[in-house]
Amino acid sequence: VWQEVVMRVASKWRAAPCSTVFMSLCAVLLALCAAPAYAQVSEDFYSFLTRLGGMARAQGVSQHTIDAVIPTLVFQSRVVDLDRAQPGGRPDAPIPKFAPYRWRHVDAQRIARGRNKYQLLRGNLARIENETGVPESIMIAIWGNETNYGAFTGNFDLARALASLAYEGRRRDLFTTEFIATLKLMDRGIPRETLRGSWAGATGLPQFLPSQYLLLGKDGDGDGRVDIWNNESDALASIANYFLAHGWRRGLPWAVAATAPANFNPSAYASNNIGQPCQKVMDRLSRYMPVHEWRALGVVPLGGKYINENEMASLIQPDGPGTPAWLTTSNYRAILSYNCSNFYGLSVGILSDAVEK
Ligand SMILES: [Ca+2]
Repeated sequence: VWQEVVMRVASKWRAAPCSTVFMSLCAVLLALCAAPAYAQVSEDFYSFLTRLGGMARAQGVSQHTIDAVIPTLVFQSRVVDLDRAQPGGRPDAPIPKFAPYRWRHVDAQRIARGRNKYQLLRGNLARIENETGVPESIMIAIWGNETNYGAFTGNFDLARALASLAYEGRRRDLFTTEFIATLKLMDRGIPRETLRGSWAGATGLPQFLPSQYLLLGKDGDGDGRVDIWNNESDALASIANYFLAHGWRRGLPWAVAATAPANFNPSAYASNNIGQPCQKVMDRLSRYMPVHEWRALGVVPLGGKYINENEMASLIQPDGPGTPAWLTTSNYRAILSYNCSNFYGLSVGILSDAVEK
């Protein structure tokens, strides 16, 4: 409030000619007005950083890394603004249509580039698929959806962004963990300049969080290093390893496209998963039923991909009756674990099918 008062007074003074007597006072007031909006909190930010450094030390981060990073950090209001602007804030916000999103995200160019990468990297991809059971085309489609095959991986300094988000506190535990993981990556010799990414800390070709790199990063080309920023095989092997850790089942399609009767009422088959993470996303999937039971209700898999009649599947028809529908398997849920959004999951699946053709 005081800042607003000062700004009002100062703007009036700016309009009026300042006498010599008031010149220095004007300068002080203008300097105050030019200070960033978060200047008020910066002192607390620095004591928070000291605490963060202590937590990192307790988790085994070297003093050398802590000293190299902590004193350089300045609060970044931009990432906090982006975090607060996240969708899902308004519970009554209408859900947009999937079709326009689909045509934007799985366009001819993204499919063509995916096929090209698929051909170029087949040697390593086939070996990784053989080891993990995660299809080559799913690895490619994640990569294509996350960063458009590495075209855009984000340019926020992870240390600064994550420290700022941790300080702001809405998801302090998450961002504190990721900040400390970032320092651990530096301890492993990954330079800070490499550790750039999205405002929320996703980094490299597969957009892993730093803790995910520590847990799931995988060497894909056999040189003993895990470089998810520059090495495509390492990035793809890490994606496959992520899915292996999140229950991917070999030989099972992510979904089969299906038709549903025009008068089909999906809400009669609503899921009853309560209290799981990203509930709103899961609520748009029906309950699990065997494929043959769906068939009996008139929901018919379209040809092209094999699915066992006893396989459990849940229906999603994002744009309602008369529009495309999919019977999704547990592998679809694995894709949602990567990024919990049905639009994302469907786009990855559709892109992977298109790349394979
Ligand atoms: Ca490697």
